[in-house]
Amino acid sequence: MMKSRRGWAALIAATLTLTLVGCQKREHAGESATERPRIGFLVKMPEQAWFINEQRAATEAGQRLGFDVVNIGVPDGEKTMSAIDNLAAQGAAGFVICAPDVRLGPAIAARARQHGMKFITVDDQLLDASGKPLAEVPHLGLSSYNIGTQVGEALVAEMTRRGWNVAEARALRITSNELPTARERVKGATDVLLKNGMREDQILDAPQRTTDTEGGFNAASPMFAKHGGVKHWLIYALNEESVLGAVRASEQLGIPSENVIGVGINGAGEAHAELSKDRITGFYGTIAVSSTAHGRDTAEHLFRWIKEGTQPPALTETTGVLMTRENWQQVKQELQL
Ligand code: FCA
Repeated sequence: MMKSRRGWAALIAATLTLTLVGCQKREHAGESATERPRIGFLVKMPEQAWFINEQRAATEAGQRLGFDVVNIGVPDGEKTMSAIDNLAAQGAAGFVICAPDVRLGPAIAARARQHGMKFITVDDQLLDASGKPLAEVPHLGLSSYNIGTQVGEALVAEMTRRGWNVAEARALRITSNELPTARERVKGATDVLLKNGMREDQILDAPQRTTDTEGGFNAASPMFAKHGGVKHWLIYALNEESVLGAVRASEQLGIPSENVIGVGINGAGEAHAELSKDRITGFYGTIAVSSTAHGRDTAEHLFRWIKEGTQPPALTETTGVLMTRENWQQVKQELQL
């Protein structure tokens, strides 16, 4: 009895000590948090592997350099505005953003100005009221047209390797024409196809409503159904998620994978999963870009701007490399994905 009472007392004392230590620790963390700059990292599609990785890299840059990153998903304009307000209320000095609609440019700029916040755009460059890029906002994105030409070159090389007759093949061009980077990427690929013997009327447009797998699937399905007589298909779009959606649609309609060549852009998790499958699918490859560098570098640029007043580069354009079943692990490593 005595022993057990002493046991309880010891336990209570230990718990109290732990609680006190815990409180002290928390207080300490709270103190230092106010000294550390805080930034937001806002992305339009927080569930897409590209953006998940970008936010992870931003968070890691903060851990390394001494700032906190608040990661937020902003799927529409309203959520974007309230995210900026919330960040300001949390004492954030600025944010990096890939907005859900590039036409939100003037609204985002006004809201940032109102709160005295600095911001940088990543991936999708915002437009001003007249539809021109918001040039005064520092931007880091991929070199859209060049990467598009790499898509076109990969499609042509693989079509040649498979010995297809160009005159009989068709290309499914999935479009997101309201997004300038999407337009440029797709144009780069189209120009290469036209230079290599495809006629404009062999390229079939499939406008997508959303720039994800579902958007690609929904855009592609009716096109494959409508053109059932076509044997050989090339597929391209602004990103690999859209191409993967179209490849799934081709499978659902029973088109054999050896008759499909899809090439995407991004090189993120969805592509790794697809390229590591035992089964060879119509998804031939993707132009991989370092989402790690996009997240890390934009966060670091913003941090230095806030902390040291160093103006970020006005425009940074990143490059890509073809990732296929053969080299995806190596490319993944090289791009630090
Ligand atoms: C756009 C696309 C993303 C990614 C990014 C770099 O935002 O929607 O999938 O390609 O550009």
